[in-house]
Amino acid sequence: MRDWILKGLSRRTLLSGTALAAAGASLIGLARTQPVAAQPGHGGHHAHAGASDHPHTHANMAVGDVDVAKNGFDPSKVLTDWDIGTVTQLPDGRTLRTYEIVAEDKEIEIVPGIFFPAWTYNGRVPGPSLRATEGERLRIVFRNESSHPHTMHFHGIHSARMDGVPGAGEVMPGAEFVYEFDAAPFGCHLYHCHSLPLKRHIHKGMYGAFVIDPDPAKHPEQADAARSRMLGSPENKEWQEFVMVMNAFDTDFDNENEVYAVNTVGHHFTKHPITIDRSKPVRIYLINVTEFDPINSFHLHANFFDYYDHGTSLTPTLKTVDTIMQCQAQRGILEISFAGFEPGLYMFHPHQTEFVELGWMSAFEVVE
Ligand SMILES: [Cu+2]
Repeated sequence: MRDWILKGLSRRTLLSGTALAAAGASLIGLARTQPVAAQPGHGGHHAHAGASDHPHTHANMAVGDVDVAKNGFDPSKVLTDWDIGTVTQLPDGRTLRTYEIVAEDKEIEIVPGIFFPAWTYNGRVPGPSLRATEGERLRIVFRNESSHPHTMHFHGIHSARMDGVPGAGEVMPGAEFVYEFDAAPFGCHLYHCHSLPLKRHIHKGMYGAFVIDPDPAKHPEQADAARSRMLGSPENKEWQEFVMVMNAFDTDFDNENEVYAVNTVGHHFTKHPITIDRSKPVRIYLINVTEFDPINSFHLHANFFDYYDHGTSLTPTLKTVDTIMQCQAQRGILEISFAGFEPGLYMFHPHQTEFVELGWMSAFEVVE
């Protein structure tokens, strides 16, 4: 058994006590066999770190499940849930793609029994995964129904007045702003709130994936690769695509995170491994929005992958690697093949041990 399973609690002791599973079982086996234990009382209280270390807890996973229905989003469904907006035609024949985004305050459950007072786009963390095609006109209608000023700052190419920063597209509570720009460059991007203080607005949950598919007609020399990235194309349907937003939560506001995750809920993808049909290649749109830690990373067990930094190229920027790292707002596309692999559970996780223990352990379940 790997020592991180046995190592017990980190210096951050949020998950000590009743939220932790008993010692001894392996992380994956535990998830499958452990009955749902009593959860600590919550009743709307927010989590507080600094609870006393518990001498009898050795494994490091909260048992039970969060109430995804109450949260209004399920990390497993977030993997494949794209917001493609609504499409109309501009007078010049170009596609206009319109998205509607509402900012709202919402308490979400990030680990069973641990609640976080989030600020959200469309009631979820991460916000909706926006997907468009290179060259389209994008219109994002952003309404602020929360209690603080917010923006949508897109990582993409646009004019200064569409930048979504204080003075250019910041929206007061009750107000609305429409961002408009062309979808460029193709790649794996993100958007986030850029109101001040920035680290608080991001960390509270205001971020999401923003993916621009390459237009095959614009890349004749690599049209096959471009077509495979075009959502809904026959070539794209040969792939299993997933959005993974690496995030974390500082539940006691001391500028350190107590919970780490992919798509918000700690330990979710240990309890609910991602089923992979081994005959179909896997493409992951991976985005790091983790606040308060300089880097996050992704490590895959027992296999290697190709990586496209920022997703802005059609040939890999790294080939045959099993670990990549991302600073905040860095992102990229991973392409993995499990063709011919023995069925089973293949772990993936950051190679920062502490993040693993605090929720970011995950697994693929490869099936025939
Ligand atoms: Cu904000």
